[in-house]
Amino acid sequence: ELRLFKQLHLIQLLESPHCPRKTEEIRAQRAWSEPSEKTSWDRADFSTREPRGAAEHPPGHRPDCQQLFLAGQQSSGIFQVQPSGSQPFKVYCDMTAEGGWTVIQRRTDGSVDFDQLWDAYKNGFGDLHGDFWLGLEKIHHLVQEGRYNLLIELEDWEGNSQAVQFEFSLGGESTAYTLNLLGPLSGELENAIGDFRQLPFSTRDRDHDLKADTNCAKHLSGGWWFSTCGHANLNGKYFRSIPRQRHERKQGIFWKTWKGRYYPLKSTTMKIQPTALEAEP
Ligand SMILES: [Ca+2]
Repeated sequence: ELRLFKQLHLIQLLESPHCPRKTEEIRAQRAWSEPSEKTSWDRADFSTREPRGAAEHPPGHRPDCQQLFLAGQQSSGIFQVQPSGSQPFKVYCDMTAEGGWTVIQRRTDGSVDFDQLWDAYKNGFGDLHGDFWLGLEKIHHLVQEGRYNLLIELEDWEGNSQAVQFEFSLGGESTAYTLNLLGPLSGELENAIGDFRQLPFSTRDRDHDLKADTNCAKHLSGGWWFSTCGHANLNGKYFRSIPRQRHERKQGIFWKTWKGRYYPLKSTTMKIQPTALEAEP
């Protein structure tokens, strides 16, 4: 871990603001993503549209997608889950040959506005069939079931993808949904989220970040486990090209240690799975 952190800091020292070649390539296909209207969780409701490539599944009382997988569900889609101490809610399950992942965040096309306030990030917003944020309260309840891994997958505009995975826990609202890193990171991506072992969640209207003189969520965009603003923000604005305006460049979806601070990523997925994949006895 220490080695990773040293690498991270080295990269931060060496990193230029952005790569000029990439900027030119992207400028050639400059096209703006129109900001969509605010999508409320209630309006999306996750039940009013057919999911992509999968039928709606009947309600159940399985706590998460891995338990649904163990119960015989093998195809990805929308399912109802109910962790202990929670009302039932719908999730998108990404079923692989090995197990079921519960998807907690997805960005693919900019169709959903992620520049939302605390209550929206707490309760969730967007469209489970497309781009969405599941909601901190739901994620908190899901990971109360045991030990969980978080898998983050990122894609750039040149067809490359990278991933990072680590064991984590998520505190409740009284901790500002603090993300705790519980284990070492695996995957190709350098760490850009956990150089601090614990990070509370921040939105424009709830500044819990580690930068005293700045509101990172306001300075950038969206809600995230901001430390000192510049490491990562997968809930930033969706850009199809690098914005010309300097203040807008900071607002995109970025993972500093992969593509740099000003490279707007093409897609992101965040999903969780128990660390132990066997059924509970
Ligand atoms: Ca601050």
